[in-house]
Amino acid sequence: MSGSRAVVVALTVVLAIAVGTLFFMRSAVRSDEHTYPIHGQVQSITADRQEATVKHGEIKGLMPAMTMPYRFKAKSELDSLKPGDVIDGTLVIVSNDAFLSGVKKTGEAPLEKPPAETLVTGSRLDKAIALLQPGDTIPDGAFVNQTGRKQTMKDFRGSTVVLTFIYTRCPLPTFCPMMDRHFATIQERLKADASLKHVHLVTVSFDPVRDTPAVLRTHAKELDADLRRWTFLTGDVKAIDDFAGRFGVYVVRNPNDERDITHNLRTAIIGPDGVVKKIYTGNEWTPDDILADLKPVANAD
Ligand SMILES: [Cu+2]
Repeated sequence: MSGSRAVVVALTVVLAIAVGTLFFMRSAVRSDEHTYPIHGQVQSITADRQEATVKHGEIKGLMPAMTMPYRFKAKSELDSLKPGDVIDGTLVIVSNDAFLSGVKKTGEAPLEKPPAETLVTGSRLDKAIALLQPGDTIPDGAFVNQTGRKQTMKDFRGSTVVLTFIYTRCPLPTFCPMMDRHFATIQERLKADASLKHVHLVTVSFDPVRDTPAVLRTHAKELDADLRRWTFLTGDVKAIDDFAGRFGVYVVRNPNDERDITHNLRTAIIGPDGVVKKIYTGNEWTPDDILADLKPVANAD
């Protein structure tokens, strides 16, 4: 009797420790702010957005070497910099935001212009690919959806489509994860508005090697995506690059590190006839912007 009671007590203690550890781990994971030292070189500055594009080395535990635009917390820190400056600073990541703080200039170096940089400026891209403009009919593309079924954009004819491009492993909360959050918000708003019942959301991954249909299914679940109204597409790398390129999406994959994908952001509204209504660049738009622009398009259904 006392033996089994001892076992019960021992089990309770083990359970209490396990639960306690679990809570501790959860609170550690939830702790809002993560900081990472960042060392890099300023490539360009966008003063009105308080941003600089920084080419930086690997950020341990977060991302490989990349060239990306970063917002500065302090305008004064950005104001003292110019392209070519070598900097040290801290990348601060909170749940829904990312920015640089404590940035100090440590030197200067001539700017390199590798091919990827030419693409970033868009000059080469514009010449090589016919960028879609409002009024143009989108290409059909060739994709596989989250269930593994083949799809083209033609399958969405009859619905107004809001389209964006992401990859699920994107490490920066203000990039692909922001597109996902905005789409989740738009999905909820669409459900609440009967006049927008024919609007369909489409998210295309430009990392098809990792973003398999199964990965996209998991991702959709995490976003609470209603797959009747929100489709996730992947497929062949070249087919996706050709399609995405028409919207002005550039993707540079580092052959030496498959996690390293340098990319920009594009989101588009496409009419039920497959004609581009509007293309948004970057992460400056809000769900409200899209919903306001959808109203006249979707009501014309
Ligand atoms: Cu991203």
